[in-house]
Amino acid sequence: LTVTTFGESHGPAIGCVVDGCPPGLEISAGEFTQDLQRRATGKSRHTSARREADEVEILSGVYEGVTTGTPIALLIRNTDQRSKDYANIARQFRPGHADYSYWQKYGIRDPRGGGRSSARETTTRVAAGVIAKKWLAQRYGVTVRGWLSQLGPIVPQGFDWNAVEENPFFWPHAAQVDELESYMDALRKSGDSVGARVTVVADGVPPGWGEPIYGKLDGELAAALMSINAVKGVEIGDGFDVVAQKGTEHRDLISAQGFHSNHAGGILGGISTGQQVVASIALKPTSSLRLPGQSVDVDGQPIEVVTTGRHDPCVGIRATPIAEAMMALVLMDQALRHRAQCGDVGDVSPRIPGTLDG
Ligand code: EPS
Repeated sequence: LTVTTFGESHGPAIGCVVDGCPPGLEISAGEFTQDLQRRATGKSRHTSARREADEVEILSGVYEGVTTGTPIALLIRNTDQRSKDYANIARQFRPGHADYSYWQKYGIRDPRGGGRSSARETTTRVAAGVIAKKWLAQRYGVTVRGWLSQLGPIVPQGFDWNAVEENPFFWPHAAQVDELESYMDALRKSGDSVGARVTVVADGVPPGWGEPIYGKLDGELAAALMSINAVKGVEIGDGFDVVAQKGTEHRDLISAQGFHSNHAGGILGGISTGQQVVASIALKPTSSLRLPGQSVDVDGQPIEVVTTGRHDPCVGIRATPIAEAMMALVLMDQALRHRAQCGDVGDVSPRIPGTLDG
């Protein structure tokens, strides 16, 4: 399975091509709405005020409501462009923004927003992920879900899946939503931005997905999740906490009834164990700030950059559906690869059930 995306934040449209989806999957344009709206701007005062329709047009690869096996092209027209927002910084580098490295690489400045580096690009990944989520659910009963697991300094004090979709943050503990609202209100008024952490899990993944060396499941997940704009860190399972762990703490004991814990995040040696697959991402604070920051312009002259326009004070707030989409796409790819080499079900027995109580 390969996915490529195209488009600029202030161009006429954005979109993606999903190549390698098996034929026969039922899919309609309306099925993209839910996840695209979960990710969209303008849903609360805590995200960018830009109002996009985010409607998907299926251009190819689907005939009479089912995938044909040919490349699926999805188009999302931009409906609320405002590239003049970028006129005054068209020759400036925002500190902490890809403006600088894009310029060094290409020597061309596209005035249509951040172009490829805009969070707008992630819309198309979510659209592609809808196909992967549906295929995984139908074919293998796999579900992929995520939540915001840290907002700046605030961490969840409880966990309830029902809470996650009931607040604008994807926060798993309803009692803290007021605290998050106040934190974000104060942050927005100050003109600053903040980072966040998103955790995403896949349930129902059978053992055996992933390649042992090249194309490890965790390696592919890390690359896919790191390819999301603003991501600076990826953890699998206990991630960087393993540094302080002893072997006796970290290892997941096994009995015939199941694994006793899941420090490994459902992956051993690059291959799924049949437990929940767990990954977290760290998203940096948005670099487009109205607070002045020291920088240079394209001629190397010292300047103070002030970014106006519509920006997210915390891109992590909208990142949960994006992380879910990237995990689903990697899992679908690995499922197809595993099926090609080993068939649908491994012939190994006995198979250990997933994590006990997990
Ligand atoms: C973004 C800036 C704002 C956001 C945008 C991401 O848009 P713009 O300045 O291009 O109008 O609204 O996010 C989206 C439009 C989206 O759909 O996610 C940025 O600086 O990355």
